Amino acid sequence: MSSADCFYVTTPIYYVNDVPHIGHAYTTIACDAMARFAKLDGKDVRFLTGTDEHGQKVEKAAHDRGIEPQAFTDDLSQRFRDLVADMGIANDDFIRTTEERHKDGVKALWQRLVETGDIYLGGYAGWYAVRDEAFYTESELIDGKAPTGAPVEWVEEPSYFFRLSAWQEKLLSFYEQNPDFIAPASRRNEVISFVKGGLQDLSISRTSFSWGIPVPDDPDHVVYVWLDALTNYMTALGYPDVGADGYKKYWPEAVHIIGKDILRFHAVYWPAFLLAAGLKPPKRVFAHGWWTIEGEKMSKSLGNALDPYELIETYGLDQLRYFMLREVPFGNDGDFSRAAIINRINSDLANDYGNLCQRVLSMIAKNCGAKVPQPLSDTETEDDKVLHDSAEALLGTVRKHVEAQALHKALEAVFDVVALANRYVDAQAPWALKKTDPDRMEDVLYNLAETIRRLALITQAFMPAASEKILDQLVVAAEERTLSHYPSERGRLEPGTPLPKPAGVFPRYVDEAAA
Ligand code: ME8
Repeated sequence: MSSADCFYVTTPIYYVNDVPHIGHAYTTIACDAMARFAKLDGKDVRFLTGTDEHGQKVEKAAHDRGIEPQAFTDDLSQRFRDLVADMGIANDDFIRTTEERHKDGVKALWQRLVETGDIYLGGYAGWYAVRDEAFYTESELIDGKAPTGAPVEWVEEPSYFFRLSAWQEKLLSFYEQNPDFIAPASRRNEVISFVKGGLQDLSISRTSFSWGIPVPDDPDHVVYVWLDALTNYMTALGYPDVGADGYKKYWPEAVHIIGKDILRFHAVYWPAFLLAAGLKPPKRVFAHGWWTIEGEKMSKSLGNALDPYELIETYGLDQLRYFMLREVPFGNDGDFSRAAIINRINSDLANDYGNLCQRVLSMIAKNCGAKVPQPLSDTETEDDKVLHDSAEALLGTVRKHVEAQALHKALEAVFDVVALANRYVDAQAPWALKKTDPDRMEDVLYNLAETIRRLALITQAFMPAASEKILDQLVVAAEERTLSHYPSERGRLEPGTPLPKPAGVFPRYVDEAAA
C-alpha cells in the first residue's frame, strides 16, 4: 500500500496530573470515529493516543500527593489507558513519554537540532505558567496572569534555546504552500497573524526540576516538556529510525487532532522543529473547540469536570458519542448540557433512526414471514428512485466530510437520509399495502431494509455498538460490513434470508427525576 492509502490520526497525549474528564474523551472519540471510518473505507490506518508524563506540572501533582513521579504517572497513565479500553476505542497504539522508545527519539531529535545549529545555550529570565507548561512575555500577561488565566511565576535559569526567530519566514511560506496544514480556516488565520507578529527564540530546557528527559551531554537540564511531548507522534512510528516501516507509511499522512488550547505548540513550534531537523511536518493540524458545562468553564475549582464513566452509565456510550459529534460543529466551541444530550437521544436517535429501524424490522417480522422481503415488481417508482439515489450518494458525501474532519456534517447527511426514509415509510404506508398490493409491500419493505443496511454500515464509525446490533438484525455477514459492500450491487440483502426477532436499539431516555 502506498502512503496515500494510509491514514495516521493522533490525539494529544494527555497530562497525567489528574484523572481523565469528558474533554479528553471528546478528542479521543472524534479521532476514533475518523479512524474507524477510514478502516471501514479500506485504508491502512494507524490511530495513536497516549499520555504526557514529564514536566513541572506532573512533578508537582505527584509531590502534592506525596508520591514519586514514576509511581504517580504509572497509576494515572493506566487510568487513561483504562478509559480508552472502556470506551471501546480502536486505537492501534498507546504511547507514554516515560517509555524508552520515546526517550530515545527525543534525544535523537535534540541531537539533530544541535547539529543543524538550531540550539544554543543561554539563560531564560521571564514568566512561566506551570498549568500551561508555557513561557509568556510580559506583554502577553493580562492582569498578571497568562492569557489562559493560568497563574505565572518568574523564572531565571540557564536554558537551551531553539532558534525559533530564524524560522518565521520559512514557517509563513510553509503555511502558504500547504494551505490545508492548519484547520479550520479561522485557526489558520490566527496562527499566521501570530507568526507575522514576530517570533522569539524558544527556551527548550529547564534546570529547576528534574522530572524529564535529560538533555544529551548536559544532564543538569531536562528537555522542555513540549519538545518532549510533540515528538511522541513520531517516536510511536519508530523515529529516529526514519526507515522504519511505520514511519515511512504513516508519517506523511499524519493528522493531529487537538483542542484549540494547544494550537500554537502544534502549528508553530512543531513544524519549526521538524523543518529545522530536515523532517516533513504532519499533513494537518486540526484544532477543535472547547466544551463548557451547563454554560460554565469546566474546571477543577468549580468541581464541574464531567466524568466520562458517569455519562456513559447514564446515557450510553453510542449516545454520548453521537451527541458530542453531532451537537457542535467540529472546530467550534459548544456547551454540554443534560437537556441537550437528552434531546438528541430522544429526537434523533429514538424517534428518527431508532424508530425507522424498529418499525421497518417489525413490519418485516410480521408481514414478510420474518425474512428479508422479496422485491417482486420490476417497476421503480419516483419515490423509490429518490430514496435509492439519496442513499447511493450518501457515502461519497460522508467520506468528503470525514476527510475534512467535518464530523457534524457527515452525521447531518446521514440523518437527512434517515428522515427521507421515514417520510418514505409514511408515504408508502406499507401496512395498508398488505391488503391492497402485497407485492408492492414487499418492494417497499425491501427498499427500506436495504437503506437501513447502508445507513448502519456508515454509522458503525460513529455509533459502533448500536450499528452492529442493526446489522445483526439484518443478518449482514461480518465480512460484508466494510464500505466496499455499500453499493447495492455488492452488498445487497439476500431476499428470503430468515431474520431474528427485532429489538429496539435506541431506547428513549426517561429522566427519572423529571418523570
Ligand atoms: O495539553 N473541551 O494535555 P491536556 C474540549 N499534554 N477539549 C478538551 C477540554 C474541553 N473543555 N479539556 C481538555 C495537554 N480537552 C498536553 C498535550 S500533545 C503533544 C501534548 C482536550 O491533558 C483537548 O484535546 O491538558 C485539549 O487539547 C486536550 O484535552 C488537553 O489535554
